[in-house]
Amino acid sequence: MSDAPRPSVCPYCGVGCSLQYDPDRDGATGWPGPVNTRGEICPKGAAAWEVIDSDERLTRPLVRENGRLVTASWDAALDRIAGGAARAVEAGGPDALAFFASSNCTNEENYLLQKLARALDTNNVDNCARLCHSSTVAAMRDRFGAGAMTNTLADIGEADVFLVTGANPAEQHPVIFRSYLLPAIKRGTTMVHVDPRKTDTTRAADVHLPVRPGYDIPLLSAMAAVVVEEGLVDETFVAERTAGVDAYRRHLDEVDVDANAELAGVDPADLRAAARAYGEAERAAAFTGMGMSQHHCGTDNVHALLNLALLTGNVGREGTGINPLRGQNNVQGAGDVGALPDVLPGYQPVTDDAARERVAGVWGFEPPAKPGLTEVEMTHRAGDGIEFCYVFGENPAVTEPNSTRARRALREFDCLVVHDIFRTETAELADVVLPGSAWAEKSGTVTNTDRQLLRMHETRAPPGDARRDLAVVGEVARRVTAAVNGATPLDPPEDPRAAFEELTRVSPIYAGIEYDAIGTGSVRWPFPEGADQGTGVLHRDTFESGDRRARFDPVDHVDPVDPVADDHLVLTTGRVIQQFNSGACTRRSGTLMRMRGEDALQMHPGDADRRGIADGDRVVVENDRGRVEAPVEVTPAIREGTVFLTFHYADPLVNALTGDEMLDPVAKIPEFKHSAVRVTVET
Ligand SMILES: Nc1nc2c(c(=O)[nH]1)N[C@H]1C(S)=C(S)[C@@H](COP(=O)(O)OP(=O)(O)OC[C@H]3O[C@@H](n4cnc5c(=O)[nH]c(N)nc54)[C@H](O)[C@@H]3O)O[C@H]1N2
Ligand SMILES: Nc1nc2c(c(=O)[nH]1)N[C@H]1C(S)=C(S)[C@@H](COP(=O)(O)OP(=O)(O)OC[C@H]3O[C@@H](n4cnc5c(=O)[nH]c(N)nc54)[C@H](O)[C@@H]3O)O[C@H]1N2
Ligand code: SF4
Ligand SMILES: [Mo]
Repeated sequence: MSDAPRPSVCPYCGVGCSLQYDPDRDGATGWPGPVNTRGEICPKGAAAWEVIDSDERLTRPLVRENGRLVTASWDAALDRIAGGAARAVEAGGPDALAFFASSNCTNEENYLLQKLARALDTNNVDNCARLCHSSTVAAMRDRFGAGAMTNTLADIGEADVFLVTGANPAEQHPVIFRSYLLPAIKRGTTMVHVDPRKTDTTRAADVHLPVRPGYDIPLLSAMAAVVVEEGLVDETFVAERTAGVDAYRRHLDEVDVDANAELAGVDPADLRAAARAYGEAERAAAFTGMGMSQHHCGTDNVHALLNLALLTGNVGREGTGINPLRGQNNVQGAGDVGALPDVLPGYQPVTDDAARERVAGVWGFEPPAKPGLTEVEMTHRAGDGIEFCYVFGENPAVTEPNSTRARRALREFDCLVVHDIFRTETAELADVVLPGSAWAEKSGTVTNTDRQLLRMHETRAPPGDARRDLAVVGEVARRVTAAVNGATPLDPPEDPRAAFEELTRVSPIYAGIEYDAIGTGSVRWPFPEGADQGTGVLHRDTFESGDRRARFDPVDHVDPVDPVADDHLVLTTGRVIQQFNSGACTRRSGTLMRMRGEDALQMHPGDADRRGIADGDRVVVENDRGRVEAPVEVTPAIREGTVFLTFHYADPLVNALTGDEMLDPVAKIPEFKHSAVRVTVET
C-alpha cells in the first residue's frame, strides 16, 4: 500500500478530529474535517503517527509457554483461543465467557465482537464506557430516552451561559475548547466551572465553584433552589415538557442553600451567582465529565443536573442541553453498536422480546435475554464463574479500580486473550496476545462525541504479521464459534463496508445511513427517513423516549464510600493534555513524553506545610488498598484537603489506591474521584 495521504480520524479523544499522513513530515497532520474545520489539532493528534511508527508495536502473536510469552503462529494462537473458549463453556456454560470491547476501535469491529458474544449465547460484553460515562448515559436514557449529547458542536456557541462541571475540556477536549467554547466566551458567553481544581478551563471561567469531590448533588440542588427562590423557573417549559414538578419543588423547599454550599465546600455567594447566571440565561448549555460521572452516586449526580436543566427550560433548543463530552474516538459508537451487556445495537434492551426477534431476523439466531455482567463485575468473577476473557483494545491492568485486586483477577482467568497494538501491562498477564492494527492501518467508522459518524481510511498495512482488527475479530469469531458446543457458526465479512451495512439493518439509530455517503464528511444519528445529514438538536418537541415530557427526579446526597479521617487527604484523579488514559500509546511517543513524562501529586500549600512537604519532594501516598510514590507539585490550584494524580502511568499506578467495593447501583461505575489517602514524605 502506498503512503498516499488519506484522511482518517485521530485515535485519541472523542472530539473526532480528522488527521492525515503527511509524507513531507513523515507524520500526522490535521486535515479540515467535519469537526476541526480548519484542520486544527492538539499535541496528541500531532504526535499520533508515532503510534504507527513505534518500534514497540506488536508484530507477532504471542502465547504463554512455561510461564513466558513466546512468539507463535496465528494458527497456534487462534487454536489456543478456541480451546480456551470451548473449555470455559464446557465447564461453566456460555456465561463463563467475557468480552471487553474497545472504545478505541471502530463501529464495525465492536459490532462484530458483540455479535460474537451473542452467537456464543452470552451478553457478557462491555466496553470501558463503563468506567467513564455509563452513569451519564443511564440517567439520560432514563429521563430523555437517549444517552448522548443533546446538542451539537455547531450550535453550542449560541449559549449565553456554559455550565461546565466535572470536566476540563481545555486539556481533555482541546479542539472543542479552542474552536467552539473559547470563541463563544470571547463573544460574551459566561462560563461557570465546577471543579475542585483550577485548571486551564477555569482560566476562561467567570465563576469557579471548587466543589469538594463527591459533593455535586448538594451543589446542584442548591443552584436549583436559588432558581426557584429568585423566580427564574421556566414555567411554560415546566408545564408543557416536564412531569413531577410538585414533588421536586417540595424537595427543593427543604434545601438550605447556605448549608448546602458549605457542605459542598463553595462560597454561597458564588453559588448564588452561578445559579442566577444559569437561571437568567435565555440559553444555557451544560457540559458534564468524569468529575460527575465517576462516583458511586454518578447516576444521581447527572440526575441532579438534568433537574436543573428541566427547571430552567434548557433542553431542546440551540445553545442549551446536557452535553457529556465523550472519552475516546469511538466510545459513543461502541455503545451505539451494542457492546454493552444490557442492550443490543441501537440500545434495544436484551430483555425486549420484540427487539431480540428483530435482531434474529438479520442474524439468523436470537441473542440471549439475560443481561450480562459489566466490566468490573466480569473482572471480579475471574476464576469464579468466568474462565475465558477476550480484551480488545483496553488496558484494565492500569485502568480498572483497585489495581492490586484487578491484576490478581486478570491472572485468574484460565484463558486471557489480549488483542492490542502494544505489549501492555494487561498483555503481560495474558495467555495469548494478538497483534492488531493502529488507526492509520484500518478503515471503518467511528462516532464522535456529538453523534457524528466519521470514516477512517487506511494509509498503511499493519507491521510484520500484525493484522487488521476487523480481520482478527473475524477469524477469532470463525474459530471460536466452530469450537464451542452449541454456538451459532459465524463467517463475518472482512470488508468494513459490508459490516457497516449489516449494522444499519440491526441498529435502529443507524438505520438508513450509507457508508459511502459519509465519505470524508459526516452523518449524525438519529437519522430519520429522508434526512440528509441526520438530526442536530435532540428533544425539540418530544424527547427521544417518545414522550413529550421528561420527569423530575429528586435526588439526595450520599456520602462518599471512603470515610475521611483527620489525617487523610481526598485523592481525586484525572488527566493532562499530553497523555491519554493508560498511556499505552502516549507513553510510547517521544514527543509527548518530552512534554509530560512524569506524574506529580498536586497538593495545596496548606496541606503541604502541615506535613512538612516542599515542592518537588517525593512522597508516599497510601491507603488500605495500596501505596504509590510520586513527586509533589505544591499549588494553590487545588482545593485544600484534596490531592490529584493522573492515571496515565503504570508507575505511579494511581488505581492501586482507588476502590471497587461499592459501584454505582444503576450504572456500576466505580469511584475513581474520591479515595481517602495518607501522604507522607518518603524516608
Ligand atoms: N488529554 C487527554 N484527553 C482525553 C483523555 C486523556 O486521557 N487525556 N481521555 C479521554 C477520556 S476516555 C475521557 S472519559 C475524557 C474525560 O474528560 P474529563 O471529564 O475532562 O476528565 P477528567 O480529567 O478525568 O475529570 C475532569 C475534572 O473533574 C474534576 N473533578 C474531580 N472530582 C470531581 C468532583 O467530585 N466533582 C466535580 N464537579 N469535578 C471533579 C477533576 O479535577 C478534573 O479536572 O477525556 C478524553 N480526552
Ligand atoms: N483512576 C482513574 N482511572 C480511570 C479513569 C480516571 O479518570 N481515573 N478513567 C476511566 C476512563 S474514563 C476510561 S475510558 C478508562 C480507559 O481504560 P482503557 O480503555 O483500559 O485505557 P486505554 O489506555 O484507552 O486503553 C486502550 C488500549 O487500546 C490499545 N489500542 C489503541 N488503539 C488501538 C487499535 O486501533 N487497535 C487495537 N487492537 N488496540 C488499540 C492501546 O494500546 C491500549 O492498550 O480508564 C478509566 N480509569
Ligand atoms: S482534540 Fe482529541 S481528536 Fe482532536 S487532535 Fe486532540 S486528541 Fe485528537
Ligand atoms: Mo473515558
